[in-house]
Amino acid sequence: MKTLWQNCHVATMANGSYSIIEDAVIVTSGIFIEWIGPRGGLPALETDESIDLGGAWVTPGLIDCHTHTVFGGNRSGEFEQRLQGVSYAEIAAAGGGIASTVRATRAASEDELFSSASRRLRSLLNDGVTTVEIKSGYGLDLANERKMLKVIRRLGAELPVTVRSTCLAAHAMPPEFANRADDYISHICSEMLPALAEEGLVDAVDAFCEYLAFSPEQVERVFVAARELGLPVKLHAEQLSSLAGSSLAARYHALSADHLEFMTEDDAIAMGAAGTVAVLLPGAFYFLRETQLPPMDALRRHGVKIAIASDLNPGTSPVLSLRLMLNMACTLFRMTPEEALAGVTLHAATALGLGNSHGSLEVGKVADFVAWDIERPADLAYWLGGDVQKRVVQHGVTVLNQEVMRG
Ligand code: DI6
Ligand code: FE
Repeated sequence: MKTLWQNCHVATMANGSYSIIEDAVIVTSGIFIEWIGPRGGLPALETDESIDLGGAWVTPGLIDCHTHTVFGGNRSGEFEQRLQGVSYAEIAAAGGGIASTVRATRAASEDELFSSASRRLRSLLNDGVTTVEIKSGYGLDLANERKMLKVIRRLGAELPVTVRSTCLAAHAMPPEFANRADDYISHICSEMLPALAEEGLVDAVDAFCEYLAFSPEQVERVFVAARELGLPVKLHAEQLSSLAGSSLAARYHALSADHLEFMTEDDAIAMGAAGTVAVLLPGAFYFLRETQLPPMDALRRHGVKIAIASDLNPGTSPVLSLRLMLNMACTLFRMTPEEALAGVTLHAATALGLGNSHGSLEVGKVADFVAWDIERPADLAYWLGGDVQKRVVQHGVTVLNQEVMRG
């Protein structure tokens, strides 16, 4: 099917800037962009249909490159306890925190996990997301990590969104390996990753490098195992302390290092040289009421591409809107609206290894785009909440049309 989409203005996000085309036309053929440019330059093309976008602003489909969307239960009760004065330590001592989500995830069936994750994922899709990364990491044994990763694959098969799966078995310590972190890392490297990779369930491998999780030495063992399996790596790094995890990620040419509030100038130099994307997670920063900002000037100075993501998870970032993260990236981290929009389009695609096919509206890339009811692209970071998307197009097909729903 060849479609002509007209009467719109486009922020293509080519090269990570708005790269605006006024009074634009997009021609899609199948799932790809065949032509894009000003209406005056449209070549003679035969098309099957023509769609008027009513003067909307068009951007690439939003890409949420860091989520933990699949999990059992939720932790709103802990949220309430903390606001009633109960400390993290008391909650953890009572079996709360990640451990409680691990128990709930292990107890849930694949169907139950699929159903609850689908609801959360549809919230992201309603906000303009067309590509999402989803991590395992609440199973923490082979059977339950496999269960999570199969649900992640099923979400991509059954919902109108491109889903990339990341194995985060090195997220937390399972009870079976209590006080034996090195043995658990050995189990991940020798048993879990080879089996899950062999079953085609893993697109990338991640770990949580933190004083309360895994050390750089333990993370490096996971990276070596991933490299032997031909899998790219990512890393939760410098969220709460500076362990030079992001420099380790750069040494392994990781797709991304994520969180980064405590990263140093040396980390930024290493990431810039390696092309490792900095994924900032303002939802976790906000929800945990953190005060240490990521070093934005160092990231800019050393040419580190910056992405923004929801970090959707039940403990530190119960976020169901990627657009809200645009506002937080500007308001909390002082990014410009243009930087923030690049952070959920082209730079987010690069953080998933999809920079050559996704994240900007250019000939030959996938036809994933959103038509917005806004006055200028900055509106996407300006408004907190609200219903501003008119039409979401994924792989050249309209998957959400608010105009029809609004009447
Ligand atoms: N960093 C985080 O903030 C989350 N995981 C991670 O590596 C916490 C996940 C949870 O609390 O459930
Ligand atoms: Fe995370």
